[in-house]
Amino acid sequence: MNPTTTRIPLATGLPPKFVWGVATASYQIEGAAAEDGRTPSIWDTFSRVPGAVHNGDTGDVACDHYHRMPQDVALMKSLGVDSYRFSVAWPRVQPHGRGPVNEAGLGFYERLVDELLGNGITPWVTLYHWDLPQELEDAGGWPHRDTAYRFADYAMLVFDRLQDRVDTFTTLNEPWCSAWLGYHVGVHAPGRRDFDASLAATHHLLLGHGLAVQAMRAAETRPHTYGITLNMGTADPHGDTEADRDAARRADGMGLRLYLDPLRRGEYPADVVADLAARGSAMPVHDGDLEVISTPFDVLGVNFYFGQDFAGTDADGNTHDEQGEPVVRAVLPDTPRTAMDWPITPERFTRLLLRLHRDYPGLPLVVTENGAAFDDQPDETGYVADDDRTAYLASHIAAVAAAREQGADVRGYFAWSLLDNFEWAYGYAKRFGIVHVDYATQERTPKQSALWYRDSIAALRA
Ligand code: IFM
Repeated sequence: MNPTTTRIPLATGLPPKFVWGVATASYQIEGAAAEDGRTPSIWDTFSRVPGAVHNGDTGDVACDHYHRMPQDVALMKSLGVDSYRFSVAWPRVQPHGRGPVNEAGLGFYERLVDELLGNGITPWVTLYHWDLPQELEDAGGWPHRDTAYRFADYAMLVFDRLQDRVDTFTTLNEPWCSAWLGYHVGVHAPGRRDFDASLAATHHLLLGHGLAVQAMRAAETRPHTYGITLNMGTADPHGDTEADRDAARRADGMGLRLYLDPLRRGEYPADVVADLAARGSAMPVHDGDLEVISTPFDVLGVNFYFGQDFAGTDADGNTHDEQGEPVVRAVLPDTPRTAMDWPITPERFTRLLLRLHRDYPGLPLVVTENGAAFDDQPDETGYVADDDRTAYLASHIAAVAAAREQGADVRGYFAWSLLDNFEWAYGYAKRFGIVHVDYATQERTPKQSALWYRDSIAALRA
């Protein structure tokens, strides 16, 4: 078999200067959970709660990237990517969530950056991809206002050391997941179920973002690119009814506008504020917070996986749930699904990018995550002929090209993910990598999708 053979045409329609990358996150790949002074994060704790993570999996070893970093950078180089998006583990760099830097922990990221630069790969730093030091959760976590200030201090420890070699610093990855899944739904760390705590977490995550951008910009010795990454989908009414239109509005309000409006317009959306007030809730805003949150930044990271429809009635036709709250029921569009049961909706990706361009103008966009899990079937050599993932990437890259043609200022695309890795509550059961990882041996084998990505990048540059 020729592993470079693919049945999917190479990606086209994007200019030679477009940035191509791969992305990962610290807890999902690093392992070495107790080495060199790293303390537990909320995910170390949560993954030990019985039933919280599939199969009782943890990030203790993950892809052992902490010990295999040079080989993993060599792998990226072999794929020809321009940039690598990785996150810094706060409990490695500042083990107690406050206080001095842990040199051994920060040293890992210095070596990583040097290795990348030495291989012609541009580092793209995410400061927070969900691994809050457990000590800060014990002190109240993101619902506690002080955590925003702790985050800005931590960001400065990283920035001070890396700003000479790193151009792009993004603050948070997907604060909706941290706040909503972590503090309201409880399926992510720290596993709390408290609606008002999740609102407070949202506000303090955004505040921490603004404080960090202000602090970094004030301390920069040369210009940098600052940003934040949000996970965004599209929310369409399931049917042509008032109830379904209102459900879609609510979903869009809580999922997208609750973040982008304060970041770009300096205010929480009025309809969402009214919805929250109707249930006796409010964002815990102090004077001056929205000025901090709306501090200008340079790039919006867009993580897109799928779009959904929303219905304002439950399966029995009720418009309100047992707590008396309006029903907002996700209905998956009738399309093929990934192994996550997520619908495959590339045309909605184009629509999202155009909507961001229209509603939040003047902000360059970079796709900081896009990809898919499928039930890979490696052959005896570990090679995976993943037509399904290749087709997913091809259709979504085409969706980006279509958005650009219609005016959206999209400047780059990072495939999620370089490696199969710890997929949060799904443990190691879901594989998003374009490179297969045999967790028993830690052997890495590029899948067909990786080779297709490599060949597409090369062709687009030619
Ligand atoms: O694996 C995650 C990542 O950590 C954040 N964005 C979505 C990915 C797939 O679920």
